[in-house]
Amino acid sequence: MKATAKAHSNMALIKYWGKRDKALMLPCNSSFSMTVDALYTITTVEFKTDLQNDVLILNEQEADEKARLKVSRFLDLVREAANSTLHATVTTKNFFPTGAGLASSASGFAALAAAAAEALDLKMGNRSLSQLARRGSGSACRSIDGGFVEWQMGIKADGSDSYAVPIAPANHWDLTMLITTITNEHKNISSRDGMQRTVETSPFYKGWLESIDDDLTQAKKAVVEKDFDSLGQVAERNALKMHATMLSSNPPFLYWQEGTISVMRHVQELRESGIPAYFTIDAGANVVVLCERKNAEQIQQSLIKVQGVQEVIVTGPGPGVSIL
Ligand code: 2P0
Repeated sequence: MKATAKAHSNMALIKYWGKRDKALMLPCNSSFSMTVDALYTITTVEFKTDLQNDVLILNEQEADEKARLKVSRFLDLVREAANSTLHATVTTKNFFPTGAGLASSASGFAALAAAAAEALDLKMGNRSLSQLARRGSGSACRSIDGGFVEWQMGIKADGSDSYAVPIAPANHWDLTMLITTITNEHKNISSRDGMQRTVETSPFYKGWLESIDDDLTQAKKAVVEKDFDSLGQVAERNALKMHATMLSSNPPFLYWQEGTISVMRHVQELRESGIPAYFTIDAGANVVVLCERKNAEQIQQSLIKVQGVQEVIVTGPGPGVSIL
């Protein structure tokens, strides 16, 4: 009744933005990501007969009630599948650079899903685990597999066809991401609320959805063929398009800060000087710069000097979830 799992975070190349079913966590569009080696979560779940409630220890401290309840609702799904009424102690730790303000819900719920399922002896393959992790946080379903992963949105109302599938393993290509954190990141709207507002109010959202198939096709082909420029171009375009849907929401919102724009301009200048690099931005101020391995160190050195940059974390593709 006890198990420990390790799961890595992922960075989207083609973004997930919007749900068609909030309860089942079903997306309006398919997405595509790289599981990253540098950021991961280790989670231990132990079901016990003497607990009245679930307990959550996050980074060596008892978590607040909101976080505990989120985990507890998630464990309800696992208990239901295993026909169990036992409560659990969940001990989880994020191995992320300190203070970088990076989101951990993807690696967190992927590790929690795998550890909880293992602890209750549910024999789940990656596809079922991906569906389970999705219920905790959408992007978590892409962290069950390593390397390059597509979350297929599915069309069924019950969500049974909405899960992630591996497109290429981690050792297929040493594509490098420079996770560039920006000082004073202050997020005043969560991804969950932001995407919902976009779905409900942005006149550009229809255009976003209509263009996803083309972006996804180009991105997957570029990864399979290791075509760096093609991947970089579509990833950058897709991220800017997602941010355009936020700018056109009512009321509008913007996650960028001055440092975000400085890094975007810097990447443009790198390209103009003949160094291939592209960027993508999630629902926050941080920028992820895509480059080829051979140029990573040089670009890292130049990025760290850009005004507003706090830290530059270099990472390649990482593995899928594992039981320790
Ligand atoms: C992504 N993001 O594809 C996109 C791009 C942010 C921008 O997935 O509500 O934490 O838990 O499903 O997964 C962040 O949203 O949201 C996210 P929920 P999640 O990576």
